[in-house]
Amino acid sequence: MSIGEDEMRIMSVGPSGVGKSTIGNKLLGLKSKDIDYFKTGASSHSCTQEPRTVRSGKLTYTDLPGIPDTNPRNTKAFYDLIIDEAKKPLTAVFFVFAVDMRMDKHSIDRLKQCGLLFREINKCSAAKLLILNDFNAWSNPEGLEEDDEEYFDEKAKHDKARNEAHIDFEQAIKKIVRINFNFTVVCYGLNKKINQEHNMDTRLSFFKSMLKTFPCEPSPSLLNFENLEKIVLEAKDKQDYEKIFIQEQENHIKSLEKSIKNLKVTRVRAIATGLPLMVGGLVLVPFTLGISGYGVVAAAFSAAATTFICIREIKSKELELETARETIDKEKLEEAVQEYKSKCEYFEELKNALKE
Ligand SMILES: Nc1nc2c(ncn2[C@@H]2O[C@H](COP(=O)(O)OP(=O)(O)OP(=O)(O)O)[C@@H](O)[C@H]2O)c(=O)[nH]1
Ligand SMILES: [Mg+2]
Repeated sequence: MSIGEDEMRIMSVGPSGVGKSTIGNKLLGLKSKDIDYFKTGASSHSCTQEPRTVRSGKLTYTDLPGIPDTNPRNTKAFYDLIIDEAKKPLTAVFFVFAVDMRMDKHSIDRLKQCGLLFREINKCSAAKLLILNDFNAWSNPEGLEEDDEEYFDEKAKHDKARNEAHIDFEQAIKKIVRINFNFTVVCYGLNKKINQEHNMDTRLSFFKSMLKTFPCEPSPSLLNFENLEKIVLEAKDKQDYEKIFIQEQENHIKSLEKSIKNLKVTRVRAIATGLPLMVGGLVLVPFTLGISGYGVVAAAFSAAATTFICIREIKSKELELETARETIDKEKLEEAVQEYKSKCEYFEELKNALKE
């Protein structure tokens, strides 16, 4: 699948019970009676155990198990399930977290054990969205009515406190997962009635229409658990995290350069098809061609849209490339290597937990 086709493929990554399956159902408009409905659950055990992909129209959603899982064995298996999916053509990866998630040392360490996985997904060419699902958004506990005097005051007070909580939570998550998110989306729970503008349906439909303009591209070079295991072992044996980090980063830089090159070819092609079509369509429509003339104009507009998307994508990829290059610059290298080393050590921790 290549740029320009209006297919949209989305997958979600995040801990268990944060609403990944619920988001899939909302995005695809699935109801609990539908065969394809993603099972959702509120128990302490992970609900989704296997990846499942459902397509509706031009949108495909892959529902994945939660990561990190309470059982490290599952975390290892789920690592590869996620990488396998992330290698396929993708428009966006949703990183879902529930605001007010328990963030004690144990939970943070378990998230950090997935650091190398997140690092791989960060390399994925899809757009990355941080979804903060706020289960505790204004739920009107007092049962106030809109015409009650206190209603708006109470709601404003509550919203202000939640806003502050969202900002703190967003910063905490970004510090742990280290992903360059393209957007942060806050969903105010599922309650349709009270939080019209922020509820999950409204938020998701906005981003769904925006993501239509994003390319759907594969990321074949992402590393799975076994690949990472080898690299981590080598770095540990040789005690040379810097060399391995630079090698790794250079591979990433090469793949970014390749994808920028491909985008530039697509842009040139789109301009080459768009211009003659536009001119031809504008000349022909008023005269003889009628409906088919409009077809030519539509094709010209689609070529213009592709050009526009390409230009924006090239800019964002060039920025990413610049950041990737900076990390192997002398000034930033030491800090980047330290961070990489710490990710490798957390990965080792996960591996050791598998043996217990
Ligand atoms: N109140 C409230 N409940 C929610 C919200 N989002 C999801 N839930 C509920 O939370 C529970 C877990 O949601 P799921 O969609 O199954 O979560 P998941 O991330 O797929 O979980 P795993 O499959 O275990 O990884 C379900 O009972 C959902 O109905 C929300 O925004 N507000
Ligand atoms: Mg699920």
